[in-house]
Amino acid sequence: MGYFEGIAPIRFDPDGDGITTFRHYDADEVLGGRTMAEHLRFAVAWWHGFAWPGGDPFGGQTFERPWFGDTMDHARAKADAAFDLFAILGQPYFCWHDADIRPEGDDFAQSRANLEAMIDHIGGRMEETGTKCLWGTANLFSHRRFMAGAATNPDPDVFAYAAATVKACIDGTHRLGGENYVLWGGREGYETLLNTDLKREREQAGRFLSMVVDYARKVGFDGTILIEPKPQEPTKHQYDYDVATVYGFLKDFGLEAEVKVNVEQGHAILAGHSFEHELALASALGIFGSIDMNRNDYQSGWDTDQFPNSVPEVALAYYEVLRAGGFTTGGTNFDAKLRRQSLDPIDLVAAHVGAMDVCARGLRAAHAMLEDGVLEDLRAERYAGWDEDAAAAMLSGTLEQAAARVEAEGIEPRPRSGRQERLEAIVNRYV
Ligand code: XUL
Ligand code: CO
Repeated sequence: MGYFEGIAPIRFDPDGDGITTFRHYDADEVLGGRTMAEHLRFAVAWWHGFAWPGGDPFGGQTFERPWFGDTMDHARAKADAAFDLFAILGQPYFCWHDADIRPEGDDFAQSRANLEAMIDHIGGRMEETGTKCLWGTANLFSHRRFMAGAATNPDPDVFAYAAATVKACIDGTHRLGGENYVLWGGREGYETLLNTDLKREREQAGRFLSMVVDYARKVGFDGTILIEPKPQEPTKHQYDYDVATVYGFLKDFGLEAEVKVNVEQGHAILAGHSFEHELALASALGIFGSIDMNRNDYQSGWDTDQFPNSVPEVALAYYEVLRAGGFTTGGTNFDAKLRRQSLDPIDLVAAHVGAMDVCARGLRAAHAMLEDGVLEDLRAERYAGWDEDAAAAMLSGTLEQAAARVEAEGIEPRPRSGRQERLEAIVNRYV
């Protein structure tokens, strides 16, 4: 079919090659009452698969896609190629930015009209195929008007333009039945403190987010609103640095019950964390929403957005997703792009097939670890002392009362092993 001519829909075949077949991802396999498809909720990212030209900081376009161009015809051809890929992969979901799906107009009104026309086209394709929208978002970082930020821009006209853009993208997401709306503030930060009023910019960002939440609810969008943390790049410093920072920000503006996080593997690494750390913290804080699955090259220090290929890493991530109760409106969005030498149509298919297989193996391992309960039993045992009444009472008492127990009860703590190596050996049994 079209660009993917000669590539058949991918089926599950444990003896297949894992390129034109899934070796591990069996959409219908049931794990703990949910199928793999229901657990993983895979989504293709429109920007990497269809809009990205293959450039890097030292060189331009390497890909030659028949839909590259600035007209509505190109945009429709791009959408049709995207739906061909969704059909080949059997992917239930996709994610998009406005700039991925429509050509930029000469002014805002034309850009908005282009977006609405493309939303119509995509909506029609969704009805025909059953593919769904996991989330939509606004690209508030590529165009030069956003070079000094969107909501946090020193120029109020840019704030207004960003508001108009997000409003149009929420409308589009709502029309497509999107299950989430994402805000990634790629330029919401600074390049140098020397020209930045940090306090004012943070307040602008808080006000903007409140306006977004109010508007989404006003128009009846009942999906989840997500912030995607990232510490830096393209900015030197981004205000949505990591999950902990975003939580503090949400608390500050009274939005912690309204907004959750979309946690990305590569962003977690850039923030000096692991993916599973960010997921565990989001869950602990009650703001876990969705994931952007990818991997960074650990040597380059860039957000290289590669497709995942480490089962042990992915297993630990899904372990936290499952411990959090699994996805509700969220899912696994492949925010991942090909390497720029991967020129062939089959490369785009194989990248997703391989990644889906890696996620399937990770999920299966995570499910087994949780079901067997060995790790959770040991974790519970480690904290068992807190189940005792006197210990629990201490948490609602005073510092003096806690202190008094030491001499009254002759308390002398006995250090115990954290058993890390044994725990790691247990994980190794599953991955
Ligand atoms: C950039 C990134 C974005 C967001 C959506 O690092 O992850 O693609 O996922 O804007
Ligand atoms: Co992302």
